[in-house]
Amino acid sequence: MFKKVELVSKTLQTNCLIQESLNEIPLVGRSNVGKSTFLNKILKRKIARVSKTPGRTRSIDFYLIDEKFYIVDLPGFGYAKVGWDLKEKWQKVMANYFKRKSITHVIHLIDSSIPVQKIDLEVSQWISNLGLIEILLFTKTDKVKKTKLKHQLKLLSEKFTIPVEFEKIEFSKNYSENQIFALQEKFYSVLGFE
Ligand SMILES: Nc1nc2c(ncn2[C@@H]2O[C@H](COP(=O)(O)OP(=O)(O)O)[C@@H](O)[C@H]2O)c(=O)[nH]1
Ligand SMILES: [Mg+2]
Repeated sequence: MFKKVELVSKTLQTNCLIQESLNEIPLVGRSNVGKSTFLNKILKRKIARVSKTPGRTRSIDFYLIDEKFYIVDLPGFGYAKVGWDLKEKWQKVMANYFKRKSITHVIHLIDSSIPVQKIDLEVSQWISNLGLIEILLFTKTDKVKKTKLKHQLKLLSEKFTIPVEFEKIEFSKNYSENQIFALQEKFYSVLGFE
Protein backbone atom coordinates (compact mmCIF):
# COMPACT_ATOMS: atom_id res chain seq x y z
CA MET A 1 0.00 0.00 0.00
CA PHE A 2 2.70 2.53 0.93
CA LYS A 3 4.76 2.56 -2.25
CA LYS A 4 7.21 5.33 -1.61
CA VAL A 5 8.48 6.40 1.81
CA GLU A 6 11.04 9.15 2.21
CA LEU A 7 12.46 10.80 5.30
CA VAL A 8 12.30 14.37 4.05
CA SER A 9 13.07 16.35 7.17
CA LYS A 10 14.61 15.74 10.56
CA THR A 11 14.94 18.61 12.98
CA LEU A 12 14.83 19.54 16.61
CA GLN A 13 13.99 23.18 16.03
CA THR A 14 10.31 23.86 15.64
CA ASN A 15 11.15 27.06 13.79
CA CYS A 16 12.91 25.00 11.11
CA LEU A 17 10.03 22.70 10.21
CA ILE A 18 9.20 22.09 6.58
CA GLN A 19 6.50 24.27 5.08
CA GLU A 20 2.93 23.31 5.83
CA SER A 21 1.43 21.76 2.73
CA LEU A 22 0.16 18.20 2.72
CA ASN A 23 -1.75 16.63 5.60
CA GLU A 24 0.43 15.30 8.34
CA ILE A 25 -0.33 12.74 10.98
CA PRO A 26 1.86 12.87 14.06
CA LEU A 27 2.67 9.95 16.35
CA VAL A 28 3.03 10.62 20.06
CA GLY A 29 3.84 8.22 22.86
CA ARG A 30 5.70 7.65 26.05
CA SER A 31 9.31 6.65 25.66
CA ASN A 32 9.52 2.90 25.26
CA VAL A 33 5.89 2.49 24.14
CA GLY A 34 7.12 0.92 20.90
CA LYS A 35 6.91 3.91 18.57
CA SER A 36 10.10 3.20 16.63
CA THR A 37 9.15 -0.45 16.31
CA PHE A 38 5.75 0.54 14.95
CA LEU A 39 7.26 3.04 12.50
CA ASN A 40 9.75 0.54 11.15
CA LYS A 41 6.97 -1.94 10.57
CA ILE A 42 4.49 0.41 8.97
CA LEU A 43 7.15 2.06 6.81
CA LYS A 44 8.58 -1.37 6.06
CA ARG A 45 12.17 -0.39 6.55
CA LYS A 46 14.53 0.18 9.39
CA ILE A 47 14.26 3.94 9.40
CA ALA A 48 13.65 4.64 13.05
CA ARG A 49 16.14 3.44 15.64
CA VAL A 50 14.79 1.01 18.21
CA SER A 51 16.61 2.15 21.29
CA LYS A 52 17.55 0.28 24.42
CA THR A 53 17.91 3.60 26.24
CA PRO A 54 14.55 5.36 26.48
CA GLY A 55 14.21 9.02 25.69
CA ARG A 56 16.90 9.16 23.03
CA THR A 57 14.91 10.14 19.97
CA ARG A 58 14.22 13.82 20.28
CA SER A 59 13.92 15.09 16.75
CA ILE A 60 10.82 15.74 14.68
CA ASP A 61 11.00 13.48 11.65
CA PHE A 62 8.78 13.88 8.60
CA TYR A 63 8.17 10.79 6.48
CA LEU A 64 6.56 11.57 3.15
CA ILE A 65 4.25 8.76 2.06
CA ASP A 66 3.55 8.33 -1.66
CA GLU A 67 3.96 12.09 -2.02
CA LYS A 68 0.49 12.41 -0.47
CA PHE A 69 0.87 12.93 3.27
CA TYR A 70 3.36 12.88 6.10
CA ILE A 71 3.70 10.59 9.07
CA VAL A 72 5.54 12.61 11.70
CA ASP A 73 7.60 10.99 14.43
CA LEU A 74 7.67 13.19 17.52
CA PRO A 75 9.92 12.94 20.56
CA GLY A 76 8.76 10.51 23.24
CA PHE A 77 7.66 11.96 26.54
CA GLY A 78 7.59 10.77 30.10
CA TYR A 79 11.26 10.19 30.53
CA ALA A 80 12.18 12.67 33.23
CA LYS A 81 15.72 11.37 33.62
CA VAL A 82 16.78 13.12 30.46
CA GLY A 83 14.69 16.23 31.16
CA TRP A 84 12.12 15.26 28.63
CA ASP A 85 9.00 14.76 30.70
CA LEU A 86 5.67 16.36 29.98
CA LYS A 87 5.89 19.64 31.79
CA GLU A 88 9.27 20.68 30.59
CA LYS A 89 10.66 20.54 27.14
CA TRP A 90 8.18 18.23 25.52
CA GLN A 91 5.23 20.56 26.00
CA LYS A 92 7.19 23.55 24.83
CA VAL A 93 8.31 21.93 21.63
CA MET A 94 4.94 20.31 21.02
CA ALA A 95 2.96 23.46 21.63
CA ASN A 96 4.86 24.95 18.71
CA TYR A 97 4.59 21.93 16.48
CA PHE A 98 0.85 21.44 17.01
CA LYS A 99 0.08 24.95 15.76
CA ARG A 100 0.47 23.64 12.26
CA LYS A 101 -2.71 23.83 10.22
CA SER A 102 -1.88 20.64 8.35
CA ILE A 103 -2.65 18.53 11.44
CA THR A 104 -6.12 17.21 12.17
CA HIS A 105 -5.50 13.80 13.76
CA VAL A 106 -2.96 12.60 16.27
CA ILE A 107 -2.02 8.98 16.80
CA HIS A 108 -1.36 8.35 20.46
CA LEU A 109 0.47 5.12 21.16
CA ILE A 110 -0.51 3.29 24.34
CA ASP A 111 1.22 0.23 25.77
CA SER A 112 -1.50 -2.42 26.01
CA SER A 113 0.54 -4.58 28.36
CA ILE A 114 0.54 -2.21 31.33
CA PRO A 115 -2.15 -0.33 33.29
CA VAL A 116 -3.17 3.14 32.14
CA GLN A 117 -0.50 5.75 32.83
CA LYS A 118 -1.35 9.15 34.29
CA ILE A 119 0.91 10.90 31.83
CA ASP A 120 -0.96 9.30 28.91
CA LEU A 121 -4.24 10.67 30.24
CA GLU A 122 -2.62 14.11 30.51
CA VAL A 123 -1.40 13.97 26.94
CA SER A 124 -4.83 12.82 25.82
CA GLN A 125 -6.41 15.81 27.52
CA TRP A 126 -3.79 18.05 25.98
CA ILE A 127 -4.56 16.77 22.48
CA SER A 128 -8.26 17.27 23.05
CA ASN A 129 -7.71 20.84 24.27
CA LEU A 130 -5.98 21.59 21.00
CA GLY A 131 -9.14 20.53 19.19
CA LEU A 132 -7.41 17.62 17.48
CA ILE A 133 -8.82 14.14 16.94
CA GLU A 134 -7.00 11.53 18.93
CA ILE A 135 -6.63 7.99 17.68
CA LEU A 136 -5.40 5.41 20.17
CA LEU A 137 -2.93 2.86 18.92
CA PHE A 138 -2.37 0.00 21.33
CA THR A 139 1.11 -1.46 21.07
CA LYS A 140 2.68 -4.70 22.33
CA THR A 141 -0.58 -6.64 22.08
CA ASP A 142 1.47 -9.84 21.86
CA LYS A 143 2.44 -9.37 25.49
CA VAL A 144 -1.15 -9.74 26.68
CA LYS A 145 -2.80 -13.17 26.74
CA LYS A 146 -5.21 -13.53 23.82
CA THR A 147 -8.09 -14.30 26.16
CA LYS A 148 -7.46 -11.10 28.13
CA LEU A 149 -6.65 -8.69 25.34
CA LYS A 150 -10.15 -7.60 24.43
CA HIS A 151 -11.03 -6.91 28.03
CA GLN A 152 -7.74 -5.12 28.66
CA LEU A 153 -8.19 -2.84 25.63
CA LYS A 154 -11.72 -2.06 26.73
CA LEU A 155 -10.51 -1.15 30.21
CA LEU A 156 -7.81 1.11 28.81
CA SER A 157 -10.12 2.74 26.26
CA GLU A 158 -12.64 3.63 28.94
CA LYS A 159 -10.06 5.79 30.68
CA PHE A 160 -9.73 7.96 27.61
CA THR A 161 -12.58 10.12 26.49
CA ILE A 162 -12.41 9.19 22.84
CA PRO A 163 -15.72 9.15 20.98
CA VAL A 164 -16.75 5.56 20.35
CA GLU A 165 -16.90 6.05 16.60
CA PHE A 166 -13.16 6.34 16.47
CA GLU A 167 -11.46 3.08 15.98
CA LYS A 168 -8.81 1.94 18.30
CA ILE A 169 -5.93 0.46 16.41
CA GLU A 170 -4.04 -2.58 17.62
CA PHE A 171 -0.44 -3.40 16.87
CA SER A 172 2.23 -5.93 17.71
CA LYS A 173 5.74 -6.23 16.37
CA ASN A 174 4.86 -9.77 15.26
CA TYR A 175 2.23 -8.56 12.81
CA SER A 176 2.21 -10.23 9.41
CA GLU A 177 2.55 -8.48 6.04
CA ASN A 178 -1.22 -8.53 5.62
CA GLN A 179 -1.85 -6.99 9.01
CA ILE A 180 0.66 -4.24 8.25
CA PHE A 181 -0.99 -3.68 4.91
CA ALA A 182 -4.33 -3.22 6.68
CA LEU A 183 -2.75 -0.67 9.03
CA GLN A 184 -1.34 1.29 6.11
CA GLU A 185 -4.80 1.37 4.57
CA LYS A 186 -6.11 2.75 7.83
CA PHE A 187 -3.74 5.69 7.60
CA TYR A 188 -5.05 6.39 4.13
CA SER A 189 -8.67 6.23 5.18
CA VAL A 190 -8.17 8.31 8.34
CA LEU A 191 -6.83 11.10 6.19
CA GLY A 192 -9.70 10.80 3.77
CA PHE A 193 -7.90 9.18 0.88
CA GLU A 194 -9.60 6.30 -0.93
N1 LIG B 1 6.77 -7.80 22.90
C1 LIG B 1 6.82 -6.65 22.23
N2 LIG B 1 7.82 -5.77 22.46
C2 LIG B 1 7.84 -4.60 21.76
C3 LIG B 1 6.84 -4.27 20.81
N3 LIG B 1 7.12 -3.06 20.30
C4 LIG B 1 8.26 -2.64 20.91
N4 LIG B 1 8.71 -3.57 21.80
C5 LIG B 1 9.91 -3.46 22.65
O1 LIG B 1 9.79 -2.31 23.50
C6 LIG B 1 11.04 -1.63 23.60
C7 LIG B 1 10.90 -0.17 23.14
O2 LIG B 1 10.63 -0.16 21.77
P1 LIG B 1 10.88 1.14 20.86
O3 LIG B 1 10.26 0.85 19.54
O4 LIG B 1 12.32 1.55 20.86
O5 LIG B 1 10.04 2.23 21.67
P2 LIG B 1 10.04 3.83 21.56
O6 LIG B 1 10.91 4.32 22.66
O7 LIG B 1 8.62 4.20 21.78
O8 LIG B 1 10.53 4.21 20.20
C8 LIG B 1 12.05 -2.42 22.75
O9 LIG B 1 12.76 -3.29 23.60
C9 LIG B 1 11.15 -3.19 21.80
O10 LIG B 1 11.74 -4.38 21.34
C10 LIG B 1 5.78 -5.24 20.58
O11 LIG B 1 4.85 -5.06 19.78
N5 LIG B 1 5.84 -6.39 21.33
MG1 LIG C 1 12.00 5.51 19.56
